[in-house]
Amino acid sequence: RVPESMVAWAQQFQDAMMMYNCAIREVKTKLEVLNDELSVRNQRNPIEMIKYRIKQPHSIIEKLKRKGFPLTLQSMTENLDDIAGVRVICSFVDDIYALAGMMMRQDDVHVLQIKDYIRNPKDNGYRSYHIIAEVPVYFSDQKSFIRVEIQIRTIAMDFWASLDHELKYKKEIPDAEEISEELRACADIIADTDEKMLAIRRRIEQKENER
Ligand code: 0O2
Repeated sequence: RVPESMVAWAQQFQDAMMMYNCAIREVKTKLEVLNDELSVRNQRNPIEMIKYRIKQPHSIIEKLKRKGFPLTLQSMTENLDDIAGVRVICSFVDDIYALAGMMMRQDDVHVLQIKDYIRNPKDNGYRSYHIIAEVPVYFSDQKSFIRVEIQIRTIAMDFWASLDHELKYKKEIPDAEEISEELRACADIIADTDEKMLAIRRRIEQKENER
């Protein structure tokens, strides 16, 4: 027989995951509304794609252990920012800052932290703009503010991060260090290309406006 305490714990965990899923939906809707409005106004979509995920239980446990936090539900909700994750992929860097600003100015979005890894890339070359925020979700008998991590990045930054993520989970590769170096160099090339692509888009827009 499964102990009752364990059944209760499983129920609470399931409830928590349901709430994180609902928060993802709220954030996704906010982003889709902004994308719709901006695409009508500017004749192009600032958002290429929205991805989202709930952190898997084994990743939650691994992160709590790695950071030295207790393995409890309370500790999970208090200490982990990215159980609910929404990833927004844009074509251009200026779209990232425009969208981030619009999200953060919404008065029901409680911003807890900003991590601008575009202006301040990580040592390995990682670039992305992270907003850690709490958004309200209305349930049958209560309103809860649920934490979500919103990662906003360009297509190129996302391409880079996917490959880097693969390397992170394949630590046994013998020449991992050399690959890291090459990835680091690619990150700089990508940042340079993102900058150039934005400059080209702006030139095209300027020419359009002059016509
Ligand atoms: P996953 O598999 O995406 O869920 P940390 O202690 O550095 O792991 P912290 O303190 O929560 O994480 O904050 P940070 O560094 O802003 O990282 C949060 C998330 O950003 C990570 O979640 C990744 O999704 C992404 N990220 C941060 N740094 C890197 C990086 O160097 N490479 C890649 N590919 N992604 C990164 P998780 O839990 O690490 O992973």
